[in-house]
Amino acid sequence: MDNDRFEHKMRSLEYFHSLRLLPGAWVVIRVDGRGFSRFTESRFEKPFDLEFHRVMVQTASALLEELHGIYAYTESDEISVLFRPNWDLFDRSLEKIVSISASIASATFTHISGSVVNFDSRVWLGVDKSQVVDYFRWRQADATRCALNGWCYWTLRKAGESKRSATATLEGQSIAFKNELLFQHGINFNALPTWQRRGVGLYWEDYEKSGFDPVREQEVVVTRHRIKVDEELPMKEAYDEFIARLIK
Ligand SMILES: Nc1nc2c(ncn2[C@@H]2O[C@H](COP(=O)(O)OP(=O)(O)OP(=O)(O)O)[C@@H](O)[C@H]2O)c(=O)[nH]1
Ligand SMILES: [Mg+2]
Repeated sequence: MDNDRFEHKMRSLEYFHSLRLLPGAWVVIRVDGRGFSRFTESRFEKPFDLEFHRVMVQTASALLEELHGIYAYTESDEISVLFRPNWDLFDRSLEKIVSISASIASATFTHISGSVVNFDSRVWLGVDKSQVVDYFRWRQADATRCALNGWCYWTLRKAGESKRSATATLEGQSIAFKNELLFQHGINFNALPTWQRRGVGLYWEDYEKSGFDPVREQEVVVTRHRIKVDEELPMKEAYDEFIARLIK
């Protein structure tokens, strides 16, 4: 077999490399910490840890910036990043997108925290804006549900209950029951920090910066772009409207 044919034969077995994201679709990349239940167990405050939260926000910021996203959302150990339908980084190659996004998240978190971690990555596709709104409402509802469960579980554990007993107490219980349980322990769920209950959003904002133009020898005001970290996201319908405004 000559070299060209051999080269072609071998390359053709890189079977998935030609896969491209559907043209014209909205794209969300979601990365998720691998084995973070175990990783966080001895290192971070439960159910929420400010330092862990800070590192996740910085990781989300790195993804938003490096991949040219328009919105990033983080809750627990996951980060979703949204891209417009005409986004064409890496020629929309699926393998490139999932591997590089996982790599950026893993490297950034590892670098900032000093602990070696891995993230997995997946792609979600939306055919229109209403699906994008649904996607982010879905992840925010997950954040709220996990926050309530996490607070209940760790409140019981800290009060001396075993893993099995705390799990059994909460099994199949309603939201009202869980709110009441926290209340009995002196915790008002709705008064907990918003970022814990609703997650955090990151998006681009313009700001004005003044500087000195040495050529014209005068003060000038220029418009710059920066990432805003929003720790006070609205919820439910107001969050739908917030996302709809962001992608209009
Ligand atoms: N202590 C602590 N743990 C957190 C915090 N935020 C997220 N976690 C942990 O991160 C875990 C994320 O859940 P999953 O992604 O479902 O679990 P995982 O162990 O990462 O499993 P895989 O993603 O399937 O690898 C939660 O179970 C929490 O234990 C935090 O602020 N403090
Ligand atoms: Mg995880």
